[in-house]
Amino acid sequence: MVVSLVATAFWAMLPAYVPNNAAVLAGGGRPIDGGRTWGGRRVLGDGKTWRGTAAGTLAGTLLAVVLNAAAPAASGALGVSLPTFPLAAGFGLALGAMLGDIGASFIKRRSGRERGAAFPGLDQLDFVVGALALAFVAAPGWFAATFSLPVLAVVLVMTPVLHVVTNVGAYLLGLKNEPW
Ligand code: CTP
Ligand code: K
Ligand code: MG
Repeated sequence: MVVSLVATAFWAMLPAYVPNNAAVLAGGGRPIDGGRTWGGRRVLGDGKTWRGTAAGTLAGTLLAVVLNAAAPAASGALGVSLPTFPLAAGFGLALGAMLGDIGASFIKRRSGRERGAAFPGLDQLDFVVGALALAFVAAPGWFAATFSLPVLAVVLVMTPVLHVVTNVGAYLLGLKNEPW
């Protein structure tokens, strides 16, 4: 029961977990806000780029396609019926994760936080909220069939923990400037 919930939650969210990390690896180039400011502060900042956003969205969408191919074997091995992703669902999760992160940067800049500053809570959940919201809009039937209330609850508890672990790891590996 618990194994099934955690495995389903993790699998269903993988296309939303990968984009932020892909953006860190691929980021750079022209910032989305083009350097523009609002109220004396950058609209988004140099940490949100077109290249990072495109690479993250592509990585998450492609991962969903790969997971579809791996689902039967993984489901058999775990004894769990893991979800597959219609293209709209994979794309929605991936782009939604990126948009949630971009929205958080917008809020951070409005609250006077410079690029890279921590905003506990927002940093760990921005992309989850964005991913779930866009997946719901893009593939409502799939969303309802995949995210039962218990699965959603596991997602909301598990994601911040995974986020902290992967970001500290990326920081220790020298891939990220801050451990959040
Ligand atoms: N990145 C990117 N495009 C995105 C998201 C991330 O290019 N849409 C890259 C940037 O190089 C960024 C790095 O990934 O610096 C780390 O992402 P994140 O921690 O989200 O950005 P920060 O630089 O910390 O900026 P912010 O304070 O706005 O979150
Ligand atoms: K962030
Ligand atoms: Mg950061």
